[in-house]
Amino acid sequence: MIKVGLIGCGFFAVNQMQGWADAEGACVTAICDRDPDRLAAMGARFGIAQRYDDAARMMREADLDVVDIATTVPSHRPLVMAAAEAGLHAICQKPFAETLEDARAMVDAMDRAGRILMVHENFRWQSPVRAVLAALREGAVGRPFFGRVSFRSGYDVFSGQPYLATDPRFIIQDLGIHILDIARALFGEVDRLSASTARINPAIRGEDVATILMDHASGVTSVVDCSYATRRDETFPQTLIEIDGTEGTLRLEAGYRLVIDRGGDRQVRDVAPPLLPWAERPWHNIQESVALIQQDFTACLREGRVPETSGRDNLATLALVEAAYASARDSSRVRP
Ligand code: NAD
Ligand code: 89Y
Repeated sequence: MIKVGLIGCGFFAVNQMQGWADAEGACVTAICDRDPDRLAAMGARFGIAQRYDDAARMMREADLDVVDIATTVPSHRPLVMAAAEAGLHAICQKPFAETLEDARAMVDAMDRAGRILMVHENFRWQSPVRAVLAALREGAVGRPFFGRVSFRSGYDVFSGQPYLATDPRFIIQDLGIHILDIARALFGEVDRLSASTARINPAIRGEDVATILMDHASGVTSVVDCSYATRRDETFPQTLIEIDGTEGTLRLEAGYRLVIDRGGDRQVRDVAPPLLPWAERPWHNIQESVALIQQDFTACLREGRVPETSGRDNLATLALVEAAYASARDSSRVRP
C-alpha cells in the first residue's frame, strides 16, 4: 500500500481526498495544514488521525511514501524541496511554481533524490479530452493543421477561491495553464506565440480574458482562448476543442459531444465524463480527472515510470504561461 501524506486541506483538496479514497493500492495516512480549523475538518470528514500543522515534521515523522501537495503556489517550492530531502515521491498541484527558475530547481532536486515528481495537471486527464487525444492519435482527421482550445465562462470561481480575485495574475496562470497544457498534449511543443489579455471584471486584480496564438513545431497553428467574463449558456468547466486536419475535422462541443467529419460522413459520440458517487455537477468533469491522474500516478510509482505530466514535462507548460504574459505586456511574438 502506498502511504500518502496530503498537505493543504483547502477548497480543492477535498477532491484529492475523495480520489485517494477510491484509488487502488494507495491511501492517505496523514494530513497537514497550518490552519487548525481546516485540518480538523478534513481529519474528521475522512477519519484521518495523524494530523500535522508542519509539513516538514509530517515528512520526517509520519511513515510516508508520497506527499500530495494541495497548497497554493507560493508554498510549492519549499514543499517539493522538503519532499526531495525526505526522500518522498511527490504530486504537486498546478501552477507548479511561481517562476521557471523555481520549477527547474524543484525538478532537479527530485531527480537528484531519485524520486518521482508529477504535476497535478489534470485537465488533459479529463475523459472527454482523452477521447479527443485518442481520436487524433488514431488519425481520425489525418494530419492536423489548425486547432482551437477554448474555455469561456462566466462562472463565479472567486467565492470558492478568493485568492483568484487578488492575485496580480489570474486567468493565464490559473486556468489558461490547463488549456495551454491541453494544446501541448494535442499539437506538441510551441515555437512562437503571441497573446493579448484584458480585465473585464473591475472587482478583480488580474486579467480575466486571454487569447493566445501559437505556432507549433509540428506545423499546427493553434488558438487558445480563455475567459471568465463570458455571459452565455454556462459551460463551466468544459474545454471546447476544434481541430482541422487534412482528412477531416473534429469538434468537442458543449455538452461533451464529440463530432468527427470525414469524407462526407459524420460520427457523433457522447464523451461525457461519469458522475462519480462523490462528485457534484458541474465540477464532475474536473473531479473525475483528479481520480484518473491519481490512478496514473500510483501506476507510475508501482512501475517506476515517468508520469506524462511529470515535473520536467510541466516546464514546457510553464514556459508557455511566462511567454504569454511577456507577449501580452509588450505585444511581442515570443519564443517560449
Ligand atoms: P486554498 O487556499 O483553499 O487551500 C490551501 C490550503 O493550504 C490552506 O488551507 C492553507 O492553510 C494550506 N497551506 C498553505 N501553505 C501551507 C503549508 N506550507 N503547510 C501546510 N498548509 C499550507 O487553495 P485551493 O483553492 O484548495 O487551491 C490549492 C491549489 O489547487 C492551487 O494551486 C490551485 O490552483 C489548485 N487548484 C487546482 C484545480 C485543478 O483542477 N487542478 C482546481 C482548483 C484549484
Ligand atoms: O483553479 C482553477 C482550476 O485549476 O480549475 C478551475 C479553477 O478551479 C478555477 O479557474
